[in-house]
Amino acid sequence: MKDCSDEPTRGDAAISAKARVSQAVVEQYRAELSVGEDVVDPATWAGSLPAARGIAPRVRVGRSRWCNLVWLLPVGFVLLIGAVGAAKGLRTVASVQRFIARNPGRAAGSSPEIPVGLPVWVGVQHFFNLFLLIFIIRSGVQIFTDHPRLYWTRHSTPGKDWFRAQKPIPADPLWTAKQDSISLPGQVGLPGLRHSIGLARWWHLGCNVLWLANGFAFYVLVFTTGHWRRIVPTSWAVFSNAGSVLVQYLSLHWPKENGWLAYNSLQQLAYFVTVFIAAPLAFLTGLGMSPALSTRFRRTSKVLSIQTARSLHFLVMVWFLAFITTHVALVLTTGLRRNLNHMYAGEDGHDWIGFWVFAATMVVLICTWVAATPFTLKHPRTVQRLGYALIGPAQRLFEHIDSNPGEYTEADISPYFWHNGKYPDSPEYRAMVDDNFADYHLRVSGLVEQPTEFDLAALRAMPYHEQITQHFCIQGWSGIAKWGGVSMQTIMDQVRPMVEAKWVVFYALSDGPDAGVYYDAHPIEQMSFHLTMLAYDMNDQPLSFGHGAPLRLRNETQLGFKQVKWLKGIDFVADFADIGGGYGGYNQDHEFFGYRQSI
Ligand SMILES: Nc1nc2c(c(=O)[nH]1)N[C@H]1C(S)=C(S)[C@@H](COP(=O)(O)O)O[C@H]1N2
Ligand SMILES: [Mo]
Repeated sequence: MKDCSDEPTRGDAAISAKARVSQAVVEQYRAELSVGEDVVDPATWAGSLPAARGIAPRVRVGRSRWCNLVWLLPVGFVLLIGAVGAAKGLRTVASVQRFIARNPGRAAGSSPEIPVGLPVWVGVQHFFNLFLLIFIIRSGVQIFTDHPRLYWTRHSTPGKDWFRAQKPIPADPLWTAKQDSISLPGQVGLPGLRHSIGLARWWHLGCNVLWLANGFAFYVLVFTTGHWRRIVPTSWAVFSNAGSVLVQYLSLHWPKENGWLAYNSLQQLAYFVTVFIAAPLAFLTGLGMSPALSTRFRRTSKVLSIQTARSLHFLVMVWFLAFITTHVALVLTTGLRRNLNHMYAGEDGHDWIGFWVFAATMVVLICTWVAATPFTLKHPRTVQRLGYALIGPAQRLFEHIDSNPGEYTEADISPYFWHNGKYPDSPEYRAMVDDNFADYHLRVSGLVEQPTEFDLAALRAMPYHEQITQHFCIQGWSGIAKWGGVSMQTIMDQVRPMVEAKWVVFYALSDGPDAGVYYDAHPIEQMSFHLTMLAYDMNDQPLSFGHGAPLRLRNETQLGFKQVKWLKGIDFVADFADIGGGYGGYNQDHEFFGYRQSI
């Protein structure tokens, strides 16, 4: 290591004589990490977090009345019966009969150019779409249950949620978002265990990439072959015809179908909305939850906040579920064999070919559905690696985005900021609290020219950096706070990282939920971002115990779990492969998270 003691640097005056820290300290930090396992044992998962059931989903009406959605089943059934009765009545009315005669079900304008029949690629893409949607929806529901509440504002204030599948939070002021998570049955969720979001996200994001690729190919093919005319309305008459079809369906006197030639207007609208509105909306609202993008495009994010994006993303899923249910019901009841021949055999006959191809694909679907959770629990590292192979390129790309514009104002500060993580409980930490952190030191070492030990007084003597920014927990909640402390750039000016340093590892005074110290590695590029800092103040108060006293990291391009609280040391390294389990952080080693978390 180069000796540079005769080069004075900014802040030197404030640093006491024992400021130099030996590499042995960092070696000691590394020795306190644990490796993590390569299989999931449900009994010890996430620090032996016991399974916890949520409650039936509820929607808030007014200030604090919660309506149990299970009532939708009987109420919906009664409404449906009523609608059938009303439609039957309507069809006896002469003007309605004329309306239906004039609008039999297909908007005439578009019919002549519609290509006849369904080509094989439609069938293949249709299957692939369904196959991926199964895993996207299961893992999506899993992600939702990690923070089973939805909001319309970014503040994520308990009680202000509009939808929840969990009880109100208890009075405990240190109640954490992890405690708030709920379990799912293993064949519904993916993988079902409580707080298995790390694995669920690989499924969700990895399948999303394939689903978007499939969808993109579909767009290209429908527009180059003219098949778009089947699913894109080209005449306003589509609405009157769709209304007519709805009355015909509800009166149980169904229109004559011939999907081989063209869809009726209601089908056309449903397909159009699904392909050209719901699917792009799923993509855009998904991106709306990215910390890197939201912070970079703060103006957009002010309108489409992470919580609006998350709520809409959820509603898009509800649309997909409703669409799939209705679609399957109609395929079954409107000439099953012929419908299956259209989609699965590419022909208009009445034989059994389509049925058998369909049956074979169903066997594949059911087998993969059943195997997905056991496979994930047995081979979580494979899921972690495959998922990263698929979504990693996008995550790497977004990591270069400097979060610079992402600041908010005092008026935006959240009234409630969730706590999360495992609190420190060691005697050493309690002793530090007892003497008001007088004996606290942040030790910075590794590949730096000037390894340095900072006490709080030294940190406070450095130039003050303040920012009002938004926190994005991987579980889904968010909140805005004002952070005060030292810019990471100031620390780096002091310790002077060497060119070999590529990653910066932050170590906590606390353990993760299993054994081993909590830590996380960040790319060095982001350490010079304007919004990367070490905070000792939060909302103009000294950082509280729960939020990471006395010092925590803020790197606003990344998700919440990377914001290490209760910081004790920083280690500049070339590579994190031999640190802890080698995956780049506590959650990566133990809960199969990814080390790049710009999405
Ligand atoms: N040392 C440590 N830091 C941690 C955690 C933890 O468990 N231990 N949890 C992380 C997670 S998951 C989140 S979302 C944020 C939460 O910060 P907050 O409690 O201030 O909201 O801290 C992060 N930093
Ligand atoms: Mo988190």
